Amino acid sequence: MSYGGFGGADSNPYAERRLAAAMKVAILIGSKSDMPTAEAARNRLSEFQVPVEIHVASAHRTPEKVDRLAHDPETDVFIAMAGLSAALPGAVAARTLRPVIGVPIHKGLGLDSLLSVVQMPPGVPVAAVGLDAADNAALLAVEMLALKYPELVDRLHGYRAKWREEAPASGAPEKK
Ligand code: AIR
Repeated sequence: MSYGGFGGADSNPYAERRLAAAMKVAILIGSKSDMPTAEAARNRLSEFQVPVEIHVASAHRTPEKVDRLAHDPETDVFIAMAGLSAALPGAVAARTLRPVIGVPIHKGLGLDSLLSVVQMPPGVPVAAVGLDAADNAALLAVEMLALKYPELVDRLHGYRAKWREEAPASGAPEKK
């Protein structure tokens, strides 16, 4: 089974290599203290051979850096993670038309960052996942990338099949 209408790259290994080199996810975190969640997302993305960069950039502490990173034309999908008053995903979304996945980090009440990420004003969407939900953020990023890079579709099918075998008992499948 595959997405209808796609093709080409799967049958050409050189094209696949070129596309893999071109795709990029940027993970922005509000603080170094958010790094374990960023690394969990990077590990999952690496299983799909998706290149990832992690940057510490805070909407409140280093807004110029957020501004610069949000304008990077080579980033396909942003994952932005922050705790407390988590403005980072919205700050990125305000500066780019690329999709932004927001991960509220559970540092304070939990509800503080969750609502900061989910309750975006109309017109500036952020795809919010659950508290500390690094895995879902990574998988959602791969699903978005698969619309542009069809070689990811087979990897998603493989992941889902493995997950169906293992997940009912133990959550997400172990890294290969
Ligand atoms: N944060 C940093 N700048 C703005 C916000 N909301 C968040 C970080 C981190 C939390 O504040 O994302 O989750 C605490 O940061 P620190 O550096 O004190 O550990």
